[in-house]
Amino acid sequence: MLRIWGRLSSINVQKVAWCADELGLAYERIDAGGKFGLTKTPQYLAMNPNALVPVIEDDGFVLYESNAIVRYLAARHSPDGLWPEDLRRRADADRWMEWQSNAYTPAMRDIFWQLIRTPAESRNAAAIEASRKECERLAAILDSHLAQRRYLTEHGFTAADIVVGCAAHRWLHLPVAREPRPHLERWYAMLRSRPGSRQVTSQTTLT
Ligand SMILES: N[C@@H](CCC(=O)N[C@@H](CS)C(=O)NCC(=O)O)C(=O)O
Repeated sequence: MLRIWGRLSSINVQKVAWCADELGLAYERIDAGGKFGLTKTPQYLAMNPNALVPVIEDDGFVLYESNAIVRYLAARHSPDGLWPEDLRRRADADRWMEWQSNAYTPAMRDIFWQLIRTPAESRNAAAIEASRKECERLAAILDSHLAQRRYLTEHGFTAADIVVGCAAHRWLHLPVAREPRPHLERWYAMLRSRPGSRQVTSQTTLT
């Protein structure tokens, strides 16, 4: 059976759990990372020397890096569904996954750490504001892209919607003022109504 190591409060674990649920896979998830520890044990480090979550083990195959895991699961269990066969459609989905990991989520890092993980008296207001502004710039890009499309790519719902959807879920639940983004919000509501997203989208309080 597929095993997933990682706490569900981690956005990178959320992607993998959502993907597995979307695919209807039977799996065991073992809490690890953060307050659950485990990631610095020799057994865990043998699977992921970076001591980070998530990690999966699938019939003896061990893999870390959340987006690589999502691509692997989607290609294995949903060829031409969550992971398009057509090269250009696949590259398009891949591009949005890179955008999530290289732009959108890094932009959210300061605001998330300051507002969710730092005591009020120690927060850095300038870092929060800079992070909020950059997130708004990126949310505007996503919103205008989704103004023309139902999902992120012409292929329909793909792994890219899961991965960027996890980042949008975080953005839309951060305790900050946000510009209205009607197309992003319409798309997120559609993702939220998918049973496969429930483990992630039902967590409306970020921890
Ligand atoms: N690029 C890696 C990043 C993994 C990562 O940074 N994981 C964080 C949680 S989001 C982590 O393990 N933090 C330490 C911990 O939870 O103990 C991925 O996408 O899997």
